Amino acid sequence: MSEATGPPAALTIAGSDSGGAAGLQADLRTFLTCGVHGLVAVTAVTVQNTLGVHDRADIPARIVAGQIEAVASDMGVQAAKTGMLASADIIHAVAEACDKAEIGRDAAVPFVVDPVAASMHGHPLFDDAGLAALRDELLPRATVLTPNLDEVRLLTGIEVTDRDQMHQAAVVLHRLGPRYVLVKSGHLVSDPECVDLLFDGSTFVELPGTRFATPHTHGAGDTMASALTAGLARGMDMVEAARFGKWFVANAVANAYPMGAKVGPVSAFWRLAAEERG
Ligand code: PXL
Repeated sequence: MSEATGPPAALTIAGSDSGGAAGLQADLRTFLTCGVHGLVAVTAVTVQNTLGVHDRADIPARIVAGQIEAVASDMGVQAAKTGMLASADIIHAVAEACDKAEIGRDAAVPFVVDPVAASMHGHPLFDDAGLAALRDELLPRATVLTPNLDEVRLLTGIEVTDRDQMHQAAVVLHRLGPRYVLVKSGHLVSDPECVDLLFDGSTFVELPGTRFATPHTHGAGDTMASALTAGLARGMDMVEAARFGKWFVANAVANAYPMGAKVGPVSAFWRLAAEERG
């Protein structure tokens, strides 16, 4: 009997959002709809709904590293991404475990570092020591760094208010070590369009997109980074994977839905809904 070949696998190293909008829930849903088996190293459990993050418990660093090692050594990982990393201790452990698993910019498995620093309501998802560890230990290991404009400000001090400054910020971030930088433009609300920027140290590639009027954008950043990760796991090159991520998240935002009292989730399963309508 011949065995069927399974889908490629992608690993998310991320926190749980009980509201299912962001975090590892967004990543797994995106992986599924992009045809990729999702592997998980959970870093923290947040108590969360559309009103905000009310409490959280971090997972011990040893258990985070153990999850990465367990799946990488047995199941195989074609691409990995980070989300909420919670603390400097967890970041040290992730850096070491990724080195062992050959995940990183100079290793076999591409590493997408989404430098998640705060929830969309401004609740910090790590402290100053976490920010320093992210900058010093993970940025140099990243195949691609995918900051939003708040994360650009935290990492570089640059307050981006127009597209020119996005270019400047990409250059400064690239010097911190990632092979590629993808600056997300969602927070540049003064711009009528939503043009993300990919930079490899010499060439800029613009990823144009529509700015949708919806208030329901929870999980957009995670969904972009995880669709890009799924593209890499499926063998796309970086420019193709970035375009795929942008296309996927644009549709997810266009199909976002209200839920709870405040900001609802983007829809990772818009492709399934399109099939149902036939
Ligand atoms: O969207 C960033 C993010 C990532 N991970 C977790 C989160 C959030 C934002 O709320 O809660 C667990």
